[in-house]
Parts: sequence; structure tokens; C-alpha cells
Amino acid sequence: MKSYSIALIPGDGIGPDVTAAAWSVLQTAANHAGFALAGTEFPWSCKFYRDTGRMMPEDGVQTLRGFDAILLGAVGWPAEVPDSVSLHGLLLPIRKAFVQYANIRRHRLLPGVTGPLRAESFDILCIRENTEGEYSGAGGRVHQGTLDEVAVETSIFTRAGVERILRFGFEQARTRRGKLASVTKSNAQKYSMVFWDEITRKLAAEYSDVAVTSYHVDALAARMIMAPESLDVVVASNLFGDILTDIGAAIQGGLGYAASANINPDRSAPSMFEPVHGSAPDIAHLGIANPIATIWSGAMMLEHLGETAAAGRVMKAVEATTARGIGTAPGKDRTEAITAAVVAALT
Ligand code: GGG
Repeated sequence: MKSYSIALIPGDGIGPDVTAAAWSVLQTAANHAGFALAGTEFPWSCKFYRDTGRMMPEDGVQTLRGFDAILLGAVGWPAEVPDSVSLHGLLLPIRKAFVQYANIRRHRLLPGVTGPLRAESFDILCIRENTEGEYSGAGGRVHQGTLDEVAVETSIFTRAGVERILRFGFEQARTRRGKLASVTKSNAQKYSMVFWDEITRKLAAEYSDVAVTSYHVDALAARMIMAPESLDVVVASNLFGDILTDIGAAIQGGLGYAASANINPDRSAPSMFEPVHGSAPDIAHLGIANPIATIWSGAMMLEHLGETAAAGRVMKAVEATTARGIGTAPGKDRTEAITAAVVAALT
């Protein structure tokens, strides 16, 4: 029987609840489809940081390299570890080390879920550059705590990095409705974002079958709310993509439905799958976290592993569950009840 090795990093807050939920759904799907998922759990989290002074061991990335994929819950416990420490100690190093340069987030309404907009028939694929840009981590502070203090944070955009994410976006657009929105703020940011626009134009000539529009990020943010049905594939830098996909999550009913995949398109290292949401400390340990975003992320993982039929079955089970009104409003159904309904729909 074919078997895939999966690294499980449940993380903090609601992370363990939603990861366990998704894992039981994925195990059921694997059993039915006749393949195995062998999970190895890692306790890397803010608690691990408290105990060891690190979010993951020094050789953590090396340890993960041997796995077929990584399923991650949520990271962050700001009451004890600053978010800048937890993010830069776990999620970002994994994305960068494994060249997971394409962060994919799809925004559409699941059956039975009501979003805040009148528009219901939108389906947007946001592709966020995931290894450089505003999240490069280049910068520093001097004269800390004095009136002369200076803080500098430099965004880094490389030709290779911008070209590969745009190319990925063009390829995705080809498999969908053939429309690409390239997002910058090139009127204000006259070096990096003008550079991005130039590369967009260069590639547009190569992909003449894709209709490309360049938007400023503020205009695109408004469009996601006012006319989401007009958008197909959206490609944006690391920070802009992060912000826009929170709008995407909001219009699809909330963060509980927003799934994501950190993809290494060359398959030279494992890809990582995680819900868009964070650790939600306010509802941690209450058993009411919505597991759908993580289950959907798990379906993306199956798809990436080549188990397309099983991925499709998981999504059909999720849709059958929400169509019955289960998991369709924050806090309405318990995590366990939503998970049980998805598992039942699979069997
Ligand atoms: N699901 C993982 C998680 O905890 N995400 C929260 C977060 O703030 N992530 C930062 C990012 O996606 O860049």
C-alpha cells in the first residue's frame, strides 16, 4: 500500500484541536482510497519555546526535510512569546528553507455559509509570494530606547523571486478562467513595485492567452468587496497577499473557512499546509474552533500528493456538511461535531 509520511505541527491555541480534526478526516479518506498517511507529531510551539528557548530545535528544518508534506495548525501565544519571535522562529524559516514560494489561498463560499456580501458567486485564487518581499527579515534597530532610535526594515524583491511567483500565477490562470490580477503599489513604491509591474508586463507578452490587469493594492482590496466575482487569480507580494487574503477569508464567511498551502512547486522539498487563521487564544481549549479551514488545507495536501480523488471526496464531504448547516456560524457547533459530520459524510 502506498504510504505518505506527514509531519504534524499542531502548534498553539486552537492549533492542536483543528489539526486533530483534520487528521481524523484525512485518515478516513486515506482508508477509503487505499493509501496510508503516517503521521509524526512535533511539539514545536510557544510552549516548546518556554521550555527550550527555541520554537523548534536547531536541526528542525533538517528533520522536516525527509517528510512528504507538513500539516500545521496555528502558531502564536502572544501573552508569553512575542508574535515576532514565534513567527520568525517556526513558520517563516520553514517557508524559506523549503522554497515554498507560492502560498495559495482560495476564496469561495461553501454551500450553506453566508458571507457578509450580496455577491455569492465568486471564486478567487490568491497567490501570495511567500519567501521574500516585506517578510525578508532584513533590517535592524539602533539607539534603542533613546530619542535617536531608528528602525529600518527592508523589503527585498529579486528578479528570480518575482518572476517565479508571477509565472506560477499565469500558469494557474491558464487552468481557470484565464484572468490574472497583479497587485502592487507602484505609484508610491517606485523601485520594488515598479520592478514587479515591469516583470508582469514582460510575462504578459509570453502568456498572451491570459488577460492581465495590474492593480494598486488599495483598489484591489476594494474590488474584493465590491465586485469579487470579477476576480479570478490574484498575485501579490508577501505582505499584500497576507492582508488581501484576510479580506478573502472575511468575504467567504470568516477565517474558519480559509485554507492555505505553502507550495514548493519544484518539489525539491516538502510543502506545508495550514489554515490561514492563527491560534485564536480567546477560544483556545473551548472546543469550538471551526476545523473546516484545516480540513480544507488537508484536502489541498492530498491533492499535492497526487491523491486527487481523495482530495475531491474530502471537499465533497465538507460541502455536504456545511450544506446541512453544520459548521456554518462561529461557535454554533463544537469542533468534534463538525469533524464527526465530515467523517460521516465520507463513509
Ligand atoms: N495557521 C498558521 C498561523 O498561525 N498563522 C497565523 C499567522 O499570522 N501567520 C502569518 C503568515 O501567514 O504570514
